[in-house]
Amino acid sequence: MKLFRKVLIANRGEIAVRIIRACRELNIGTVAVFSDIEKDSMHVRLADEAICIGPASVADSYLNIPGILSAAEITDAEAIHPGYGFLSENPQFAEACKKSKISFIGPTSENIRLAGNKSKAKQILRKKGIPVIPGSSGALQDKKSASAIARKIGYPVIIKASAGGGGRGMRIVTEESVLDHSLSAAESESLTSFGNGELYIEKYIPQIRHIEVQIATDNSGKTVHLGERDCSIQRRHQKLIEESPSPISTEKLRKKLGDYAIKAAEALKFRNVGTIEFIVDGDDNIYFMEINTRVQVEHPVTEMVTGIDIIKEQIKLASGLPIAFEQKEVTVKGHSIECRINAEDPYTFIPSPGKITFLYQPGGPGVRVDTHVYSGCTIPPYYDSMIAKLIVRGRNRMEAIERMLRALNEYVIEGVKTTIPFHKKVLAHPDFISGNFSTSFLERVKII
Ligand code: MV4
Repeated sequence: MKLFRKVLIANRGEIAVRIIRACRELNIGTVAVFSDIEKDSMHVRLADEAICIGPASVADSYLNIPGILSAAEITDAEAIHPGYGFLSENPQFAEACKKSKISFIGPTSENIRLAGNKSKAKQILRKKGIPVIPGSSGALQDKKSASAIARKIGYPVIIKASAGGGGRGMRIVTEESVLDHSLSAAESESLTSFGNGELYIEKYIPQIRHIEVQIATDNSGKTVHLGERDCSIQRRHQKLIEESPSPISTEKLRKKLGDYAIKAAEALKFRNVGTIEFIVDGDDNIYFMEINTRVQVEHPVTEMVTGIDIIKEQIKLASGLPIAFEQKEVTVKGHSIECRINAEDPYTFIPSPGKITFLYQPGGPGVRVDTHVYSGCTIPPYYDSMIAKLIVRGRNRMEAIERMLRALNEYVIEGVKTTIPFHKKVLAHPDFISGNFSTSFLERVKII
């Protein structure tokens, strides 16, 4: 097996820069793709080659499958890294790459398709003995059986779209009288959003923590996990702060999560790197939630505590190389926290595109900044508003918190509004410091 000679990065922003860095360390050539308005972007500057793939609108550039495949063919790239978002979880894209004899750096198209069918994935894992939230077995057949299931598990229940995920198309139902209406509304919403009206139903669990496990699998099926990330600090299903290990983690909980994650990856015949999402309730009960078949925004916190470069591993796995270490060699050392810095108003979270007129990035011990921005660059209004990830590592959680606050205070970004003031408040909040929080933290706590 040989590493790829040249990789095309079908993405932009910080993740494109992150992937180019990994390729450079592996001695792999890089091709950036960019839209009309991005010729001065950092990912274009850092790549060996760059090719324009269309206008600013993502439908005509970063989501244009034939356009991206042509760019790979023209530049003679052997593989495509999709990053996150855009085409990263599109099974048709993974399939189209295969047809064009270009390696897709990610799981198989079958993996992506199955993970995209949440009720099916859940049903398979339940049969394998992995704990899942009580509810319908697979997709709902009709309203009558939905009502019988809801009565059996007890209200409140939550209706989810099989094709949904990340909180889209969910509905909490507190009593039987509104179930019928909620099912109809959820079905039509799911049909419009995902072109698929399949639903499933679960017991609604309040006060949860969102804990996910990073996994990696090679082509022989050897799977390792890289510990957990706690992503409970989020607003409207947008994660804002992530950390590893989880503040509630113990050796025992990590072992349990890791064993379930590996079992899930094996049951789903998963390949490459991915994340198994769990929810953990107030009594430390663990339930499988969904599987993400891409590299995630928050992967750096895992890198910081394990010392493993997840993107380099991902590229090596896609080129057919085996996992060159054993589970017992994976150790979690210290504590890492990531704050997502968005170009948004810190009070309203309304996007704030524009020119960065002055930039000073923090540094010093244990500080990492993953970003594509530079002094004088322009944040366009067409894309995600995340402009940087500030990641710190400390010997323990308290040192990581203190270090994060120190780094947030050093950070200077002028010209656009950012969420830095928001993060300073969260990191100084007693409930964050104590680690005693759930996904409803930002609804409960008046941060600003
Ligand atoms: C739930 C739940 C409570 N009970 N399912 C939100 C995103 C999607 N992955 C599933 N989600 C939830 N499913 C049951 N049965 C609460 C959430 C949820 C949540 C989950 C993870 C992270 C943040 C969240 C915020 C609100 C609700």
